Amino acid sequence: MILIAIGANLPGRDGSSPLATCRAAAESLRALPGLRLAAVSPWYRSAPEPPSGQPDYVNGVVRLEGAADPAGLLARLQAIEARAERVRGPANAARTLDLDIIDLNGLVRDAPDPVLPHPRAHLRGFVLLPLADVAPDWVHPRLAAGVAALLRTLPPYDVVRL
Ligand code: PH2
Ligand code: MG
Ligand code: MG
Repeated sequence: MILIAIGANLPGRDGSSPLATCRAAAESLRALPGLRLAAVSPWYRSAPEPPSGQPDYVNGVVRLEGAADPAGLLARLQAIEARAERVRGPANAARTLDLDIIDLNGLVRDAPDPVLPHPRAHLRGFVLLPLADVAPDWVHPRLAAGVAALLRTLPPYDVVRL
C-alpha cells in the first residue's frame, strides 16, 4: 500500500478553503495513472505542529494500491501541489497544499528524496490518526510498530475530526 498525507492551512488564490483543496487533492490522487485509490480518510483539524501562530491545518490520508517509483510519484505529487498554487517557502511554512509520501509499499531508504518511510510521520498525530482510518493494520516499516501503538506513544495532541 501507498500512504499519502494531505495537509493545507492557507486558502487557495480563488478563496477555496483548505478543506476544499484537500478534497480536490484526493480526487487528483484518484486520477493518478497506474494506481488505484483504495481509501480516503475523514478530514481532521489541528493547530500547526510545532506551534507557530499559523492558521490551523486540515489533514487527511489516502491509501493507494499499486506499484510506483518513488521519484516519479514525488514528481506527480509536486505537480498537484503546484496546481494548488503551493509556493515553496521555508520548512513548515504555511501552505495551500502539502502532499507527503508516508509509506510506499514498505520501502525503507535514507536517500535520495523522498526519504521512506516519511521520517517524522510516527511523531505526528495529524498523520497517524487519519492513517489509522485507512490502514488500521499498518506497521511502520522501520520501527516495526503498529499505528495504534505509535499513537499511544504520542504526547497529548488536539486533532479534531471535521
Ligand atoms: N505540516 C507541517 C508542519 N506542521 N502541523 C499540522 N497540524 N498539520 C500539518 O500538516 C503540518 C503541521 C509540515 O509539513
Ligand atoms: Mg509535510
Ligand atoms: Mg511536504
